[in-house]
Amino acid sequence: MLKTDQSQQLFQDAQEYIPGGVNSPVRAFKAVGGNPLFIKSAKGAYVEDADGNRYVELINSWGPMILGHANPHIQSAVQEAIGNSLSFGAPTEREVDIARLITSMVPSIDKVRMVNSGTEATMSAARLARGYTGREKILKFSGCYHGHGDSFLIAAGSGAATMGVPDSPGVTKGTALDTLTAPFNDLEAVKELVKANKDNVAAIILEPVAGNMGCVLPKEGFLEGLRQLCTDEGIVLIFDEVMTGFRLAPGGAQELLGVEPDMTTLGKIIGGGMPVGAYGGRKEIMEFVSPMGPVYQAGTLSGNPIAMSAGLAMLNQLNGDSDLYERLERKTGRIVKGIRENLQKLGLNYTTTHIGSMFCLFFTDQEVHNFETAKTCDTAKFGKYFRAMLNRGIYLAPSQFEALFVSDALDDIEIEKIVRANYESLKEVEGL
Ligand code: HOZ
Repeated sequence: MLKTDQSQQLFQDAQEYIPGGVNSPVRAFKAVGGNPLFIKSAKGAYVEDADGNRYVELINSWGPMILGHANPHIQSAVQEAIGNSLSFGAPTEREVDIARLITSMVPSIDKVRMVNSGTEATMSAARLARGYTGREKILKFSGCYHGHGDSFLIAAGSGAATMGVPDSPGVTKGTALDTLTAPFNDLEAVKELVKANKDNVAAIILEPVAGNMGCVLPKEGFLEGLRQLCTDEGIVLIFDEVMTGFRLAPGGAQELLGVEPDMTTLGKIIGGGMPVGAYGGRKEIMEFVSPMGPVYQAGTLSGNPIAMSAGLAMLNQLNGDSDLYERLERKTGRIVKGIRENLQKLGLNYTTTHIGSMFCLFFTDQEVHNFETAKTCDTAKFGKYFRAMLNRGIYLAPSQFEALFVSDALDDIEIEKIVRANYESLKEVEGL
């Protein structure tokens, strides 16, 4: 058993001053039992907690640390920028550099606006789509999570699903009425909703690969069908690539899967670990944003010089490594293959999903293609598995409804460790 006295003490103190002791709900470990670990430092593929325990980790700050922790290029870019003050609230050269780089890596983006988080990016994108089309409704998919903006806390995934509040109190009835929801991968349901709300749907927003109900892949033809429908109906197609952007390919899921949205929202990797988000898309849509257009959006810390330095260093690293995405795919493939072999050896029929450097082990024997099927998982068993893995030095996302992320810092030793721990943990959980 792990010795976690320091973390326990810190959590006790934290609960006095912070709601639930955490600044983001899933971190509280409520879905898996036990108390959260307080992290002190991280390097490469490992995080170290306040008690000095080290773990191979598959969270990677929920996505951003694709190159592993404390990457020297990103660290030194930040250190260099710090010497010139932390914030100006005025334009800088780095903002031009990063915007140029983003538009070259993601061809569907002609222009991009930097914000401070993925939540801000999706909220702003929805407003822009409404302003641009003059329509009110947004269509989203159950189990997809687009941050905690009011319009998106309807049938939401991630922490909202984990905490059992997919439709959060505090969201007004009016807002809820403006959000339509369909099951992921169900093109016919989308067509029906669009027909029933003819000329009133401003945008369809989705994670092209869902990462907030576990990792759920789009079925063949689903994204293409949405693309066609949006083109035919004058609807803005928004890909929320906060998780998949710069992770599945330099140009994100849209590059890997070959479907271009009208707008894209970004976050996580784009900040290299700093709080950054962005939304971008076709020129004529983006030129509707203030000060060029009438749709208002602003931010004191938008384009913050330290955050831009981290993001720029990260994107330059990704852009300059032609083998990176294949390497990540190989590493993830080895982990998933190992897990599948373990399942077979143990006579278990659980489902795995995998794309690029994202994967998931679902504690269900059903094929998982939407939120309904994801919810067939035995979450109590997942909780036991999570703790069994932790005791073996592997730190997973503390919820069944999150994707796992592989970083390039994982090597043979860590991959073998994960696969071995998976075998022993499954055996323990199943009492085999
Ligand atoms: N909603 C985030 C993952 N999908 C979790 C954020 C966090 O707790 O840091």
